[in-house]
Amino acid sequence: RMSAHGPQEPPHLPALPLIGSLLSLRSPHPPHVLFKELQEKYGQTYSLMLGSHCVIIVNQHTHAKEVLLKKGKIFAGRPRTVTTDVLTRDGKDIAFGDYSAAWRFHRKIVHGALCMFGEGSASIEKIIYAEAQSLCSVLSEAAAAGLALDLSPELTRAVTNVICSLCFNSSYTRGDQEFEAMLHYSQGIVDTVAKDSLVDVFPWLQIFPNADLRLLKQCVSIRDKLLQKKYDEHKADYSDHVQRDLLDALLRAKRSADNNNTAEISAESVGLSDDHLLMTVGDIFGAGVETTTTVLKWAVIYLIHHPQVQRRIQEELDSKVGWDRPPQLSDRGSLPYLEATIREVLRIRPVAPLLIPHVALSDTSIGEFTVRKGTRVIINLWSLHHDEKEWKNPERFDPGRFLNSEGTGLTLPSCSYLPFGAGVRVCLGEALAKMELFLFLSWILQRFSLSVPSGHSLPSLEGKFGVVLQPAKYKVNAMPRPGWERGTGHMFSFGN
Ligand code: HEM
Ligand code: PLO
Repeated sequence: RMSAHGPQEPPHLPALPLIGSLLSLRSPHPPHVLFKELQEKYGQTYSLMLGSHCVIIVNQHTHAKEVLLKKGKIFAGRPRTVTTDVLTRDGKDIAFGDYSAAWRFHRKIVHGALCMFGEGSASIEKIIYAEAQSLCSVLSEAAAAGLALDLSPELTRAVTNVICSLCFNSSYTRGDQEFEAMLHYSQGIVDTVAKDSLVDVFPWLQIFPNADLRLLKQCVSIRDKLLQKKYDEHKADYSDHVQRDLLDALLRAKRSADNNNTAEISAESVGLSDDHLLMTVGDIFGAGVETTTTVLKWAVIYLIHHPQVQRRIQEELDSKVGWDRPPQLSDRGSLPYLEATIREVLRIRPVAPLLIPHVALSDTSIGEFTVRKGTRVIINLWSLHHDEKEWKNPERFDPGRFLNSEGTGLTLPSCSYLPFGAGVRVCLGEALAKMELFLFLSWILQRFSLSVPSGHSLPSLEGKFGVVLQPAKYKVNAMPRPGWERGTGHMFSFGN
């Protein structure tokens, strides 16, 4: 297949009318793994039919970067699907909304609002410290009581409170009813949304669309009530003079567009209707909760599997931070092994193994292959992160691969690494997520050693495929490190 032969169609899976390539896609494996395997037969970039949609699967970094970066604007579209339309009121959000002026505008507002939290008394950093403090005291209580803990709800509450502060200027205490309801509806959404874009026709998920769709609609309606309540509260005490959070930033943009109604930039046309505002804040809240929590859960699993990695992080913490103060954001540069560990977790278990599907907005090409307008493009990040030509022993968890040969600084050993995507659709929360991962993990590991409770087996490394790749439930034992037992003198209160 030489480009000298001119443009050509990518290799394609056999397809039948109506069911498309269904018969070639029967597999016990989740889609990202199957799509990686199909490379053996069809090459790294190939196409298939999902029902009547043409889908191109990209399994290599050069083509992935052509799609996301070099031709990022051409491939900036999103498909409309039944489930994402239910979640986002027909694509009035950022992540699942198609390329448009409204989409661009909302990204800009969110970006600005997140930057606003960079400094000041309510800075993101301080919000995260408060949540890390509270998380660590829950761990200490469990340790003092000799209990093994399901960390998931604790990590989720910590992460939720950070995004809640940023979006709504509010937070939840342990056992809060609204928080419990949120946990429940959000899991329901993760379990059902975006399945159909890839999947409505995929047998391995055994979808019975009606049952799934019913659950999704139920969960979305609970979520929408919560969002609406926050929205009404904000509208009631909104002031042009103070911007407390993201929702205020969105309201301010809406007010100024409403006042400019004479011009052609009406609130509706730039996407500042009530629906648009709700859906944007819903995206950030949902992404803010589910992604970072998932990475923290994977990180803890790998730390339990690799106690030597945990010890090395702790040695680094002991020598660079010590015992008389908690880690701060400014320690990031001096804790390369912890950073390397976070990078490795994001490589080996990417949160979004297939990103979100992209759509070609005009006729174009990928490498030597022609691509017609409307074609869906799935970037298989799983293949990029597990490419044997790019990574030595890709299934081995080895933070050391991200360190230079002296072990003193970070390196990127391969450019086949895009945990947050790239280009115009790059993740909006990358900086925030990295701060949270660094601070939560450093606080926990400064004070505790994590292990499997006796009598339990090691947690599974197998992920459950969905809109995010989630680990199965597990329990951990958080053992206070010497000097960090409850009631001993090493505890400090931060801020003194
Ligand atoms: C999109 C990864 C955390 C907000 C994405 C995409 C990936 C990703 C792979 C899709 C890019 C594409 O389709 O090409 C991650 C990872 C996270 C994380 C690994 C945590 C470690 C967050 C957080 C927020 C967020 C905390 C909220 C502040 C978004 C939004 C989009 C997005 C709004 C859609 C962007 C668009 O379509 O224009 N993220 N994300 N993410 N992420 Fe994140
Ligand atoms: C998570 C469940 C929430 O209840 C709703 C929600 C909103 C935005 C989604 C998020 C879910 C899953 C992760 C997504 C995020 C937008 C960007 C992010 C898809 C469905 C990623 C990783 O791409």
